[in-house]
Order: sequence, then C-alpha cells, then structure tokens
Amino acid sequence: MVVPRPIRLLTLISAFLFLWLVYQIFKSDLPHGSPPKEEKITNWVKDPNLDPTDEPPEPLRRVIGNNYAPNNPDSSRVNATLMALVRNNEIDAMLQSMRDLERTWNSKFNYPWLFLNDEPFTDEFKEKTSAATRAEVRYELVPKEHWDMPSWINRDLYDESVEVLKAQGVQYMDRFSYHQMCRWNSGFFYKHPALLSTKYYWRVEPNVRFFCDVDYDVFGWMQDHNKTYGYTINLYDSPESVAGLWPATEKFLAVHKEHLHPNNAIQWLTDKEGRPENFEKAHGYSTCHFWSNFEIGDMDFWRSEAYEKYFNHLDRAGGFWYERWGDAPVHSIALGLFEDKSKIHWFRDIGYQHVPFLHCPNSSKCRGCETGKFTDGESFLQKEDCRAVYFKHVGMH
Ligand SMILES: Nc1nc2c(ncn2[C@@H]2O[C@H](COP(=O)(O)OP(=O)(O)O)[C@@H](O)[C@H]2O)c(=O)[nH]1
Ligand SMILES: *[C@@H]1O[C@H](CO)[C@@H](O)[C@H](O)[C@H]1NC(C)=O
Ligand SMILES: *[C@@H]1O[C@H](CO)[C@@H](O)[C@H](O)[C@H]1NC(C)=O
Ligand SMILES: *[C@@H]1O[C@H](CO)[C@@H](O)[C@H](O)[C@H]1NC(C)=O
Ligand SMILES: [Mg+2]
Repeated sequence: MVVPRPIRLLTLISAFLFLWLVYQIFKSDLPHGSPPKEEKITNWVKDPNLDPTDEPPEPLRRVIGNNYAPNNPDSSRVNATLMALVRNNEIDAMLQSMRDLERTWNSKFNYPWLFLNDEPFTDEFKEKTSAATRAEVRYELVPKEHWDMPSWINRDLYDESVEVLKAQGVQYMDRFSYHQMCRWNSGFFYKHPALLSTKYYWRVEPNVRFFCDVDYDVFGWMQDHNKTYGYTINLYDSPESVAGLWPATEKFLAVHKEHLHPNNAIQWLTDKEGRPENFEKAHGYSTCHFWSNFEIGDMDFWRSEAYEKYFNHLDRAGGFWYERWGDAPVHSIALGLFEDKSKIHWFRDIGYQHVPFLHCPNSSKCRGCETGKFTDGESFLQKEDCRAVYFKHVGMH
C-alpha cells in the first residue's frame, strides 16, 4: 500500500506533537522549589517572598541557657548595638518599634539600645524606653559639629535651591532638619563617640513594625558570614532629589578608581531598563537603593578610607543642601561601588514595615502582614519596588 505524501506528513506531525505533549506533562511534574539562595532572577515573574522563607544558612547562633542573658558579662553577644536617631515627641512611635523588635528578636538576645538626638532626651523618653527592654539602654546627644550646616554651604543658594526643588515636588526639600538628618546618617552617625568602639549596628526608626520571629543572633550571623550590610527593601528614589549625585560620584571615581571593588554592583546602580526616566533625570543612576530606615551594617565599612573620602567629596559638593541627597542612595552607591557585592545580604526572613512599604515573607514565623504584599498605600506605589533590578544584576545573597 502506498501512503500518499500528505498523509505521511500528517503522521509525522502527529508523532511530533505527541512527543512534545509527553515532554510538557513530564516537565510540569518536576518540582517547583524556591530558587537557590544566590541565584539571579533575570525574569521577575513572581515575588520571591511568595516562596517559602526559612532562616539563612548555618552557622546560626542560638540562645542556650543564659548565654544571651541581659547582664551576663560573658555573654555570646558580638560587638553590636541597636540604634535610633529620634526626637522626644516621637516617644509613642518609638515604643511601637521597640515593642515589635523586642517581641520578635531582642528579648531573646538582649543587644543594647542606643538613642541619639540633637536635643537632650526628656526624663519621660528615658523612663518609657528603658522600661520597654531588659537590655542596656544609653542616651546620647549628637555633637553640634556633626549636625550643623557646614561653613562652606551658601545659605542664599540653599534657600533658592529649596524653592526650585520644592516646585519640582521634592518631598521634605523645605525641611531644614531633614537635610541635617540625611547628612548625619550618611557621614556622621558612626563617628559618634558612643559608637566608636562598636562594629555592627541595626538602625531602627520610630513607627516601624517587625512581623516575624527571628531565633538566631542576627549580628552574630553578619560576623560569621562576613557580611557588611543587610537590607529588606529596594526602592526607586525621586530622581529630582539626587540629580547631581551620580555626576558627583563619577567625578570621584575618575580620580579614585582604586576604590572600585572588583566584584562591585555597578550594573545595579546604572541599570537603565527598570525606570528609564529616573536613569535620565539622575544622569546615569538608576535611583534604585536600599531603603535605609532598616539597615544592619558593619560600621567599619563607613569608617574605611574609600567611604571617608567619598563622603567628604559629596559633602563638599553641597548636594545634601542644594539638592536633597538621602543617606539611602549615598549608602547604596558606596556599597555598590566599594564593597564586594557578595557581602550584601537580603534579610528575606525579617518581616518589616515602614509606611508605606513592607516586606512580608512566606513563613509560619510571621504574623500581622499579608505574604508578598509590598505596599499598604495606593497601588501606584507598587512601581517604586526595584528589588527585581537588584536580583537581576546582583542576585539574592
Ligand atoms: N532627633 C532628631 N531626629 C530626627 C530629626 N529628623 C529626623 N529624625 C529621625 O530620623 C529618622 C528619619 O526621619 P523620618 O521623619 O522618619 O523620615 P522618613 O522616614 O524619611 O519619613 C527618624 O528616626 C526620625 O526620628 C531631627 O531633627 N532630630
Ligand atoms: C507559601 O508557600 C507555600 C509552600 O510552597 C505555598 O503553598 C503557598 O501558596 C505560599 N503562599 C503564598 C501566599 O504564595
Ligand atoms: C568593636 O568594634 C570596634 C570597631 O571595629 C573596635 O574598635 C573595638 O575594638 C571592638 N571591641 C571589641 C571588644 O572587640
Ligand atoms: C570570613 O573571612 C575570614 C577572614 O577573611 C575567613 O577566614 C572566613 O573563612 C570567612 N568566612 C566566610 C563564611 O566566608
Ligand atoms: Mg521614618
């Protein structure tokens, strides 16, 4: 029997389709586990927070007996402190943050709290915050020379710049103390005499929330795993607030190439695709940054020669005043350029909220937040999320 040519072709196609179908069925049976921790996500299809989140890799330091008891002189605590710059009138908001962090973590590990302020703390502030923890608490004034507008800033030019950028919608541009706060968080907190003999810090702001129980020593983990910096959220910045920051950074790099780390994250800093209009307005900076109201870091990085020179360069350039450079983009750019990117850690297990953004992992240790939800505010805020850009260029370390 002779099979006509078109039929032969059809049979061939059917056989091929059958094999393809079998392959597809088999493929969908493969396990769909969460991606390995260090993997880069080149195609962001779903929030990694929806994947089950566990503790980071061993070694993990645990509470055993009284090794982390508050007054134990031989405790297992490493060289670290919790730290908050805060005003007296933020007492209730500060107590909210303390309650959450003590409940989820610090009541187990009892790291000291350090409160800093440009004005003396009231007795009420001291009494209420001391009562919110069993750990040691200290209260310190920010030295005037760390807080005041430096002599080389032209007050008239500052006033004019405030009007110009206010008209462009830069939030907080007209709040003098906001500029002071951003500059202090960029270049001074780790120079405070009360912090000089401390290595790691965890920055805590008033009115933040922590959702998940954390059962290992977070600072000990930073030390054991050689991490410099830990974050939870990556956000785009308002490009108008940092228009001159990248150009000033490029000037610095032109004469200080030696500080560029061979394993840097410059591709994250200079990503164009995520938000092209930000990249344009910020003259080559993606504006993607670690949201620094949460940060766990090694202050020896801020004390390094590279960062000290970089900060002084930026400080002289005047952008903390004539623009509204935040400590978040400044810290992020420095880390992305001068540090080994594998030393930057995503604390995916620490559920966190600072209005209007949150970080809510998929874990039975978390309560009070909706898994994977990124904002509590208007839905347009969703596009401020730039974790995808970070994971694409750097990965999830
Ligand atoms: N002592 C003091 N703390 C400040 C001042 N300005 C801001 N802060 C603190 O700096 C942090 C950031 O300020 P915040 O108003 O929360 O800014 P936002 O998070 O960017 O909206 C918070 O911990 C504030 O309590 C100030 O003038 N004095
Ligand atoms: C959390 O992870 C579990 C296990 O993989 C999954 O079944 C569940 O759908 C995840 N939760 C969310 C909100 O995605
Ligand atoms: C803590 O760390 C700081 C900064 O690295 C260092 O100067 C200090 O000596 C350390 N203290 C202890 C007890 O190790
Ligand atoms: C951390 O750094 C020290 C000193 O450079 C090294 O001995 C150690 O193996 C490193 N540990 C890890 C986990 O990378
Ligand atoms: Mg805040």
